[in-house]
Amino acid sequence: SARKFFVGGNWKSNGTISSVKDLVFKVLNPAPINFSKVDVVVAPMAIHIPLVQSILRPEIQIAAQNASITGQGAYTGEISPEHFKDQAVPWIILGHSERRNFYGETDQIVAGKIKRTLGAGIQVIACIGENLKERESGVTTEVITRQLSAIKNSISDWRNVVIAYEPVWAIGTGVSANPNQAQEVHAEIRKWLHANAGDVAAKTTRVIYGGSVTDANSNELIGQPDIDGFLVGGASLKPGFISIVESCA
Ligand code: G2H
Repeated sequence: SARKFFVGGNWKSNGTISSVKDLVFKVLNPAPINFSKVDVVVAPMAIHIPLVQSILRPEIQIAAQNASITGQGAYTGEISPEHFKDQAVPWIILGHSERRNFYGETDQIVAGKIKRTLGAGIQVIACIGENLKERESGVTTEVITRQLSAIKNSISDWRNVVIAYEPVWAIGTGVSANPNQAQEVHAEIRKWLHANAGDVAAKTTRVIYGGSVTDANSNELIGQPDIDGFLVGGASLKPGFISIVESCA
């Protein structure tokens, strides 16, 4: 396809200074990666970002896992997109299901965060996905459409956005979507892009899959025409992350 593959490693709330150094020095920095074929982005905890920036090879980019909907000011405990811009962080993951489910992030909050982040000049990995109940009651397309429609007006240039389709029932459960199930939704997302963002955005926007991706299932998933890469959680903390990257390039 015309789209460059994209693999994100979402480290979530994991790691210590020591384990982060190990991952960078032993796994990420020495890996043979064809960066002309695949963008690789890792998302450490915010507190580890300056450390990772100082030791990680420059071809691998860095993402934050979340940012505030507010700017600089009296917002105790929050880190704004503007702060990440000041720290030269080029990507932020927004709308992850763990943020939606554990911290009350609604479609509207996610839309506000995306708007603020793009406005600050940072690219966005926008996460969407249905839960088990929604899949079982056959409303996956409606849920995806609702989530996409909510963020649509926050995005003026789709070149700065990667969409991560992460079915909630596949996250951290060890049960990934099978390639056909994933492809079906990715094709729906591309159809939505075509209707709502135009032909160019539909052809060029990367739509990546997340949810229990490992080096044992990445090859068959990446064989699907509308899967442009992965957002990897648990498996991004291990050497097998490199095999997942290699399955793309
Ligand atoms: C989905 C994914 C990464 P995991 O949350 O965003 O995590 O690969 O552990 O299911």
